[in-house]
Amino acid sequence: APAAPSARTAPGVPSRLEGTSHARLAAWVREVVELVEPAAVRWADGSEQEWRALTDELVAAGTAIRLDPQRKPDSYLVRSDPGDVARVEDRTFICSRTREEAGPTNNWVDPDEMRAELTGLFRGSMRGRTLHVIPFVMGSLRAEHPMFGVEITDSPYVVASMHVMATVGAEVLAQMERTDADFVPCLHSVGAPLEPGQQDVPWPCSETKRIVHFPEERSVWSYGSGYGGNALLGKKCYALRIASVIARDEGWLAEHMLVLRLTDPAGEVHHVAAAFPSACGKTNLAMLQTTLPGWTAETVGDDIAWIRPDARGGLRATNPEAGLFGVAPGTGWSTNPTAMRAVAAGRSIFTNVALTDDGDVWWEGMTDEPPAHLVDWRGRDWTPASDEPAAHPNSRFCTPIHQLPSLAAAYEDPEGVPLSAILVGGRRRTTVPLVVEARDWQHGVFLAATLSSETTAAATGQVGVVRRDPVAMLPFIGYDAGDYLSHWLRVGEGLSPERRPKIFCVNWFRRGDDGRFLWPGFGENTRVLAWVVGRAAGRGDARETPVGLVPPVDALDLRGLETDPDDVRAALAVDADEWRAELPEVGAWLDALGPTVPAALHAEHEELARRLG
Ligand code: GTP
Ligand code: SPV
Ligand code: MN
Repeated sequence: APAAPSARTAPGVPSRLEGTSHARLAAWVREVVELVEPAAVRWADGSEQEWRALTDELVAAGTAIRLDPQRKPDSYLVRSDPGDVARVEDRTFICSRTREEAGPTNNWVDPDEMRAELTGLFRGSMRGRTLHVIPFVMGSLRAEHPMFGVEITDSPYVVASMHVMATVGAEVLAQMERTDADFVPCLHSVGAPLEPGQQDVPWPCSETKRIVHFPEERSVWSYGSGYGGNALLGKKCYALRIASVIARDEGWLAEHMLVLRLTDPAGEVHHVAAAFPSACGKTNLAMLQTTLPGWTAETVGDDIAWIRPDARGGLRATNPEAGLFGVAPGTGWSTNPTAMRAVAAGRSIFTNVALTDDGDVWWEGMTDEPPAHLVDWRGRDWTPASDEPAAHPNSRFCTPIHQLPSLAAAYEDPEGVPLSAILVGGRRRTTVPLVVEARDWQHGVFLAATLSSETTAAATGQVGVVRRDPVAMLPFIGYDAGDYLSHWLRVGEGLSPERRPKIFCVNWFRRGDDGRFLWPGFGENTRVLAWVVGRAAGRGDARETPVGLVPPVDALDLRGLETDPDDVRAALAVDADEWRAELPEVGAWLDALGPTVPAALHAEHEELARRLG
């Protein structure tokens, strides 16, 4: 049992406060309890019983609907408040000591000022609610230095989701206590205290939202939202924003990347990490169904990779997460059967998808034809004649990663997998070819630094606008972006030339004049990856272009592909005029990042201009 007798209760604290022998944790919990004034305190032990109790409570409270156990065993549909459906980048802050340390890409407020504001918001914020203490670890408990965190939350939906997304509970706490381990304190409240007798709503949240990181102190405070990356604080807040700061200090990389393990027909194994912005294809590529004979693909990670230099001068990647928090729309038996099988195995929480009349879930792209009747993500009747989608575009499934039939055994290895190639990619209708290989690491960092993509529904704000998104980390870099790019250069310099992964830029989303995708994508991306890992192993043809090395169309294995070869040629084309039009934007972007941008990246921009003539 996690509770140790030492710090059982503090004066004035509800009687259900159990405890811990971890002095710093006990002190923090006591301090928070006094601030937020909960009605009760519960320590999450991560057990089956606890999952059952939480899901029963969510159903009884009207927050969750239990799905038909024949169709989706032990699975739940949750409808959020319609104003709380995505990450809120405009209310996400990096409160470093100085504005400069947060850099021009992050919102910044003086940390003392922010702490004062948050203290005001959190005062009494859990009245009438249960405060849950969730000890968790990101990555392996068997790692040399396990990455511990503790989330305090008043949302049982968050506790249940953390059961899926991280390793939580008694075993984690016991090891923290045994080793007196440091942890990242993550404080979360939906910001909706209940007065005595006040009726709760299914999805409590607040108009006022603050997702705040204190990078020096390595802590997170999140207020007002119950949604995904705003509330499951082990994910984006810890494993990317805080971890990127730790990684900078310790010489590694915390990245918004999937990790894929490929075996070629000769039995050679290749690991590829890929950074694509939110809702741009990481989960789908991580669950690739290969379309080339003799190739197999397995999943190591689908959203976050922690990448460390190893003793041999290479890079090794681990996935710090224990679950999938995937975009539902577009996930179907034809596009991503692996994910469909994982969610069909049950034990899943679906947020903002549609409900079928027989107690199952549905979303756009799951099947070709929608059912004749649904209840949409807002709880309203829906038919195919409705003019709004049945599922919210950022609706999600939350499923244990162990349910993936494609999960690689190497997922369990705390040392991680050696990377042969790193991909960066975005969603661009024009300009950016299907695949480009960087000439060297520095050029690769330039491609990554100037990566561009059309915005998606994963964050609030306008959708479809091209923005620069360095290494797909724009919303997740926990410090100055120029320093982050210098760090990338430095990490590369420290690697051995033979083991340094090659960097590539991909674009699955280029379109023809008529608006259709030029490249079929999904499983057919195997053909691009086969070229990529071949190049990383020193094989395969490439032609020089001003933007990098591009495969001639016959360097791609296109056997059995139904796509018109002219479309493939158009997907691969480097149009000098389009790129000349892009040049000033690239320059303006580097300038906007300010004086910390490494000179090497400005030099790459000049070199690109020179090559374009
Ligand atoms: P986050 O979880 O938000 O980080 O997203 P993600 O990067 O994991 O994106 P995901 O794989 O969930 O894909 C998002 C959307 O892109 C879905 O609607 C997919 O169907 C679509 N998509 C993914 N891969 C491809 C592809 O190769 N081609 C095309 N055309 N669409 C794709
Ligand atoms: C993303 O937006 O990149 C996600 C979903 O993976 S969230 O957890 O909400 O950040
Ligand atoms: Mn993501």
